[in-house]
Amino acid sequence: MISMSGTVTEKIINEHVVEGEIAPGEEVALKIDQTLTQDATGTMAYLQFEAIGILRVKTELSVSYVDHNTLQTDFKNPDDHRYLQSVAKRYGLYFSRPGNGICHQLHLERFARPGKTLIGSDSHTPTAGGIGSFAIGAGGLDVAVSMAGMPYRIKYPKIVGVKLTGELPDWVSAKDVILEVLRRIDVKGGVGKVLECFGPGIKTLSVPERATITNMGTETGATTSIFPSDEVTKAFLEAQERGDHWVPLEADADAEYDEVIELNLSELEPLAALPHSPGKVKPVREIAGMDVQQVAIGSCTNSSLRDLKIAANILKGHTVADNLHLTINPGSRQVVEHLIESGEMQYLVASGARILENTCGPCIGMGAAPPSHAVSIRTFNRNFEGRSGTKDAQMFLVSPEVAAATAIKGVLTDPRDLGDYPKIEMPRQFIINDNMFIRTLPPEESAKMEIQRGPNIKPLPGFPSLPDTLEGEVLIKVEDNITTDHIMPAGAKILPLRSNIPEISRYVFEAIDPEFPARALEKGGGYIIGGENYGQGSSREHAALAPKYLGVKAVIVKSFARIHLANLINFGIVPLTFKDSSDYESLEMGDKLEVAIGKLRDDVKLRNLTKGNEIELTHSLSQLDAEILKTGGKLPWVKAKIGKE
Ligand code: MIC
Ligand code: SF4
Repeated sequence: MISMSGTVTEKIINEHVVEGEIAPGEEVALKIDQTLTQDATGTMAYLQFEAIGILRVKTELSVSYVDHNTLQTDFKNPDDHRYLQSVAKRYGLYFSRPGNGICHQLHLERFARPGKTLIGSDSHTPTAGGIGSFAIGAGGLDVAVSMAGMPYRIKYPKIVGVKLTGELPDWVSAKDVILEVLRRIDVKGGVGKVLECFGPGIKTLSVPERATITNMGTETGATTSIFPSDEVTKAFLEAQERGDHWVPLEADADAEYDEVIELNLSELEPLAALPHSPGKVKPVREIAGMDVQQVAIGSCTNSSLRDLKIAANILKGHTVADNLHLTINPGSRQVVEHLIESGEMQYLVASGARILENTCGPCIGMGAAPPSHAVSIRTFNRNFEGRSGTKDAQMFLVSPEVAAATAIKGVLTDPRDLGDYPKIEMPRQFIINDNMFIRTLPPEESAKMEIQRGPNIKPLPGFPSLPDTLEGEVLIKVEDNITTDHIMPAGAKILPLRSNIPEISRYVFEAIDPEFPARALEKGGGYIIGGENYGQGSSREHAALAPKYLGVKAVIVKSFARIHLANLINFGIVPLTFKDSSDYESLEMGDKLEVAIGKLRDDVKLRNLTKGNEIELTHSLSQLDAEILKTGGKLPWVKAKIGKE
């Protein structure tokens, strides 16, 4: 039992801290117990892990999942899968074969443990917070470094208590809880914070419902989100035949939160996030009635057995409206096996729903793009412009209840209009079938395994150490809330290039300014200027690595999103912020700038050679970050450090 006093967050951090001062804003290094990767970030993470030169992962458990890209339109994608499988065998990881399910759903079902730390090369890793794991999304290189046994550094977060009281009414579900949190604190209200749920309402929520909330806590910018581990957690783990993984873990009665958000579940109603931000939330009833061309159920937010059972029972006996398509991506094979066993799969199939693979699918633009100007109603967690694969589509994020009701009515529907809420029965025992996981091999055997690489898997580019003065032009100037989907898009065309940096870099800022890559190369690199919350969204390190490859030297913005900031440091791009954010206005594309970064200990000055003025810049870099940056990035730094050990 974890015994130290305080909040759940404090207890886990205190148990895992290996360096640093325990005070908000200070950097602490945490021992990492588990890691996860998915295929789209995994190939790069393992190329980096190989480059570090460790013989076997040093964590308690590391799992490599394949769930993002399984289209296999040509050799590139299956080559990546083969590479990932061979790496898992070679270095002592579990491997989850394509089709097994979405990494976060699978990890919750089979591996996540209360009280443990987990980092994953995917921003929705906090899904495991639903079971009481301290689970953080990070760039692939940070995951590689953790697999090599080094601690992971975070800024000690502020701990926000989300006090849940009451009980969800019929037709309202966990998605509405997190949408309400987003309505209140928006897409950067969680930056530098952990959202920790507590209060009498939590016992009314099952582990997968809790995981829906912690999953989408990511959209607030939070470091992670977490629930306690209680009797509900115990029952879930027992039903997964993992009762021995349970430990009790609750905040003490006198635990103090830095802030408290009070939320009465009984007062919630069905909500929707409007285009193009998860933080633009309104009650469904205010926008109900609009024509809809696509409904998509699935993603790591809402693809659990509970969610698909609800959808199946709403769709039972109905036909999907003829003005729209309904796609369903179950979260895992366990979910599918249950739906088949209970007969509920038949309700989905009979309704005309298109049952897709157990993968991320349309959530990351892997097929099922909506038609032009379409309204797409999704149970997903992100609705950034263009993410669906159709630039002018309007995406709304809702609960499975709203999605299923809309699918049968053909217009956006408040599900309360349907009458009686279906009663669903959850199994006491889950069907356990781990045959799509390939287990770790013992060291003697794994040492003999060969890594299999395809021609699209290109060597990692290397970067030199940074000079004391950065010179170059403003290559692009962008607005607030630029997402990593803007910087380095995903989708069916671009995802297969994740292990080929020279190729993928040709798509940087594709939707905003397709000339950017050519211009950056022609000018010999330069600067990106941005607004607030630059780099929100995914953990993809390609959003730093590809700009670095094109010569980007520094990104100067009003504020950064957490994971992207770390990725910039990892790849030797200097992240700077305006001391006075109104200085953003004075910079223009083409301005020639000079920034003396020195040792990056203090604030720095930017000289605008074109305009003949100076601007004060600042940064949040620790001494270690500065050292890593100056070395040219984390990989050379880690190699040097491990070499010395
Ligand atoms: C996403 O939801 O944006 C992704 C795709 O899962 C990313 C990871 C990636 O880009 O590979 C994430 O959330 O980190
Ligand atoms: Fe996959 Fe979508 Fe979840 Fe990202 S948000 S892990 S793309 S399901």
